[in-house]
Amino acid sequence: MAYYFTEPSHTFGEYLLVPGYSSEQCVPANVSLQTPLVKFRRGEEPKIKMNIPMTSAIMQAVSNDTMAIALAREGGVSFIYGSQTPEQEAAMISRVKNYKSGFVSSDSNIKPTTTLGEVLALKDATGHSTMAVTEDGTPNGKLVGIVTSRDYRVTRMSFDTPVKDFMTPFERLIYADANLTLPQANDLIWEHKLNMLPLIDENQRLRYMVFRKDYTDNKENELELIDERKRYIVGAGINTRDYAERVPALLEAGADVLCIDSSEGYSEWQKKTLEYIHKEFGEDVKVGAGNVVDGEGFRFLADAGADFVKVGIGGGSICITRETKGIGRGQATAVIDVCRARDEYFKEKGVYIPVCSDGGIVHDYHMTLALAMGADFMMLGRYFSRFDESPTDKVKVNGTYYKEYWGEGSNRARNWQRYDLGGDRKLSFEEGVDSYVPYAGSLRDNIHISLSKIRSTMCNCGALNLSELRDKAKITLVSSTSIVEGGSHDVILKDKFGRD
Ligand code: RVP
Repeated sequence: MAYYFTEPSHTFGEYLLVPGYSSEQCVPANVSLQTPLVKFRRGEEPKIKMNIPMTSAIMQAVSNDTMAIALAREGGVSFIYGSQTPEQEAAMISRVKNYKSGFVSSDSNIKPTTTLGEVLALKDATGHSTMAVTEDGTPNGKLVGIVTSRDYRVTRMSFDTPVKDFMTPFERLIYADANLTLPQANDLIWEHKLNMLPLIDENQRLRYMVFRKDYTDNKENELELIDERKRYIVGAGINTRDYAERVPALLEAGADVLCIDSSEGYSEWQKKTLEYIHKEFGEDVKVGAGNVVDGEGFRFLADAGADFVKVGIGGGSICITRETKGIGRGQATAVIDVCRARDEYFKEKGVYIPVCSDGGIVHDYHMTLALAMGADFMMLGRYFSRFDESPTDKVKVNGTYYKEYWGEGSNRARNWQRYDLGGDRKLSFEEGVDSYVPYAGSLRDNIHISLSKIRSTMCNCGALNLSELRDKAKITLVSSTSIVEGGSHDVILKDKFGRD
């Protein structure tokens, strides 16, 4: 006879937190959101911790290198999407690992024979008026001068004039060694009142440029997530098919952590993938697995060697798995069940395997609930897709801006590896939709608001860190009528009043 769960499964919107005692010390500025990303033994430290409990979804519409840099800057981790060739994915990982905050590579490559007309065309195309001149016109060629808009007068000079006749030559430039740190470069910029400082190597080859206008942006972010070589931490999605080829390419490019991206993770395929990677590349290579929605699925992946376990089936905003296949579970219930299994596993084996709540976060307070229910961190798709940094187009419809957002199981993404279970390796139906989400601006601005709400709610629960939140949280289910009570009600909102 089939197994019946005794309770219906619930989602975050059906719960609230009941405040607990807050002491004087319990203020948002004192709250730490640090959390483990990968498993560790009792008494040891995890190899990777995050400074905020957020990862961005393994999706074409969400996690590319630009998103990864922006999120690592704030203390979280992006998992670059795997539904592209191993080479393309590895190239994105490389770009994140080679990115030096504040150190810009030249994108206006001109040489001494380039004409003024060409310089002006380039300025129009890139929007940059300061250009480095290299001997061969390549971004890392021998630096021979600099051109800025102060070096030429369009009304008085022929468009055929070569750059070498009006550039500021190398001999008159202030430049510095490429090994300088960013604060040292900024000091030189201020000392010499420069707009841009070129950094060169021992052969006078241009490596980077540091701009004065980026100064405020370059100030160090105390939560940024970096490795021992000060490079941003980044994750990468993999599948249960081409790992023998994909994983070495990603590791070579510098990926810090991998995650098997699958809609249903309680499978022999995942076990084989985890075993292969740990055997071939060692236990030091960290691999998350999932998705599962109950304790049984968690234990299976834990025993197979998962370094974290991802929870969630069918709750994603673009996901129609529950409608098409009838599988899944309310996200809150799934998180509670899996976290209970994680705690039992820890008690029994002394190994802590972090749990990621993936999908279904609509309001910021849902994040606090997921954390209070035991999730170590969240994975979010829709949330990040709305920002400038997501890879998709911004479109204007009836005067309002939107960004595109599509599921990995949609025809558009064609990420069938995420959904197939072997056999013919092709699916005949979609499990995701193609959609728009309201454009919301920069990641930084939005994430700061969300995190301050989480910190503030944690203080209401008397918690200064995530483990205290779990211990102290008092969580209540709410009736549908009391959900109505929670919004504004029985008043007419002024913006709907329609007064002349
Ligand atoms: P959300 O944050 O609610 O947008 O959900 C994002 C999650 O949805 C992803 O991390 C993934 O687990 C899931 N997903 C991605 N594509 C699809 C689909 O096409 N069904 N689902």
